[in-house]
Amino acid sequence: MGLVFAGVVAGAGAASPALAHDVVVSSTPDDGEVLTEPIKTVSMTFSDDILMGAGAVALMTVTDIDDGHHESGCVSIDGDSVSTDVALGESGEYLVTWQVVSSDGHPTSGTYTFEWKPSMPTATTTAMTYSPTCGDAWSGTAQSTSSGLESATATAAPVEPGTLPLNAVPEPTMTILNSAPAGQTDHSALTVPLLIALIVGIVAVLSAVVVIVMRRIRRT
Ligand SMILES: [Cu+2]
Repeated sequence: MGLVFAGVVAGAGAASPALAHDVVVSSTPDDGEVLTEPIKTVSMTFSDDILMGAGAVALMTVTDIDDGHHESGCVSIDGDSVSTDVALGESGEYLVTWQVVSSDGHPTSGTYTFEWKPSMPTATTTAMTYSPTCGDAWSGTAQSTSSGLESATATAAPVEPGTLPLNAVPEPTMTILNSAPAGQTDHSALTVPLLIALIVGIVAVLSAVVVIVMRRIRRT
C-alpha cells in the first residue's frame, strides 16, 4: 500500500508542472480585501518559482477606477513571489493586473481587485496617466536607483519659464525651454507688423491733418 501511495504522489508531482501554469496561492492585499491601513507594496505568491531574465518579464500594474496608475513600474521577483511598490491615491477599488512567466515557461496573467478604504485620513498621491517604466517618476517617492531619483526630481519640480537653469538637461525642462521662446516669438511676430501698421496709420493721419491745416492756412 505504502509503495503504491508513494508512486501516485511521485506521478502527480512529476505530472503537475507540465499540466498547468503556476497559480496564485496568495496575495497582499488579498483578492477582494478591504484595506484600511496604508500599504507600500503589492505582492503575490505563486505555486512555483517564477522565471526571470532572458525574455521572461514580470509585469504588475495597480490602477484606480479612473485608470490612474499607482505602481512604481519596478517588479521584484523572489522565487515564487512577485511584488511592486505602490502609492495609493483616493479611496476606492484598485485593480492589480499581473503577468509572469510560469516555471513551465508559459506566460501567465490575470487580474484581481481590492478596496482601499483608509480608516484615517491619509495623504493621497496623484496617479500617473500611464504605466511608468521602472526608474521613471511615478505617483510615489523616487526609487532607490539614482536614475530614478533624477528623473523623478526633474519631472516633479515645477519650473517657471525664464528662470530655467542653463544646465537643465531633462526632457520636461527641454519642452518648457522650447515652448516658452516659441510663444514669445509668436507674440513679437504679431506685434511687429501691428506696430508698423500703427506707425503707417499715424503718419497717414498726421499728413492728412497737415494737408488740411495747410489748405486752411492758404485759404485764410
Ligand atoms: Cu503552462
